[in-house]
Amino acid sequence: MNWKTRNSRRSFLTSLAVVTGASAFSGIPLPAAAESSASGTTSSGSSSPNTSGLSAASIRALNYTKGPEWFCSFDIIPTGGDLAFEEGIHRRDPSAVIKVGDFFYVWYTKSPGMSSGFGTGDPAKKVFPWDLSEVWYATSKDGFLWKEQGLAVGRGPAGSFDDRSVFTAEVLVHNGKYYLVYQVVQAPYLNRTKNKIAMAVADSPDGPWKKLPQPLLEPSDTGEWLGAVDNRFLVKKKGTFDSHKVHDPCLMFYKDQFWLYYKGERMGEQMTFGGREIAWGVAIADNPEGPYIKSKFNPVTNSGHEVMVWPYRGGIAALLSTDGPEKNTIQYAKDGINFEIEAVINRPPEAGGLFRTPDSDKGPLEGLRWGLCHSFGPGGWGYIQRFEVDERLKDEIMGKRKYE
Ligand code: AAL
Repeated sequence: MNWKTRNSRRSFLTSLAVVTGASAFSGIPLPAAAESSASGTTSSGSSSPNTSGLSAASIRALNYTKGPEWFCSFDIIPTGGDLAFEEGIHRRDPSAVIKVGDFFYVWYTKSPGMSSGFGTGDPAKKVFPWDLSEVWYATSKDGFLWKEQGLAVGRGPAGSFDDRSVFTAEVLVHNGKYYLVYQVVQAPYLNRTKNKIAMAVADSPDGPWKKLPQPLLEPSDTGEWLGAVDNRFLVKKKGTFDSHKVHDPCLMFYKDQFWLYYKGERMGEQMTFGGREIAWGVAIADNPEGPYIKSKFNPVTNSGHEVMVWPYRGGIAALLSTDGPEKNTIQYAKDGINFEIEAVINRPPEAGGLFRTPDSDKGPLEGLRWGLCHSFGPGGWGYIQRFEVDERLKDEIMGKRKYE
């Protein structure tokens, strides 16, 4: 930053402090950090030339007034049984967990064998850990020890939209029917291949699953590749946030409609100061089987990776991880569209699938209380663990639990 920029920044901060009411003088309580810097003393103890009396961080802190209701940490707990680490097999991207009768159910991506990446010259070779995958399911009596039950949805016949890979499933139970939504890829799997979202329906969590004849959702047709080389970063036009891929579907019954949240990836994706340029959208339908219309407000987040959303008191809560300037936050939209940051969190579970509790309105974190997520073991093989919300730190500091 040069001298001129520094000075104009200082006068901007000064005027902002005046606009914000210089709350140290007006009696409006400031966060502790803002009060101490308002004394005009820098951290080194010398007198500050900053005439506003507020550092840049203190000015930002004026907006950080929310309480800790949405804040939490997470514990990761090994699962026993068939979802634990197994060399040679990837199990990853678990769905939401549902309880049917005495059993918990989960669906997940299962895929044997190492991947070799793109450009091997052999189109049959596995390019990603989630390539050449199928959706399998497991059940548990206690949510810790899981028994793999078998295949739920497999790949389609050659030439169909799901002939190459079927993966990253989510589940919705509605009016006695079970809906699985998942990602599909049609061969050949190249860097520029556009993936889609599809659905299968069953009358029981144990199947049989009937696939819909057409995909539910596709990337937008708004970008344009540059040249014919199979490089996803070379574009004439990037298009919308979901011009390349629609990923991580999560179907919710919300306000008497079916809301399909998803992650978008863009042709010609770039990095920003928050990392990968990733955002989520939502598409809404009157019937579970569609047609799904993308919201005109898309994208509804500017960050995040695998979609994790739960209902809370008439709105939708979300945990955003991994990518973008607002990664590692819990957000809430009272209308399902306009998400606001409610808490900044540390080390969220990866690719979490939430236990769908009937109690999600009891508190902001009830719908996030526990679920399954994926981790990577020796050799990079994906496996599935359990996560639980941990509020010990918050409870200790707020005096609800003894601090030790
Ligand atoms: C995951 C998800 C989707 C991607 C891949 C498998 O973490 O975002 O499912 O396609 O990675």
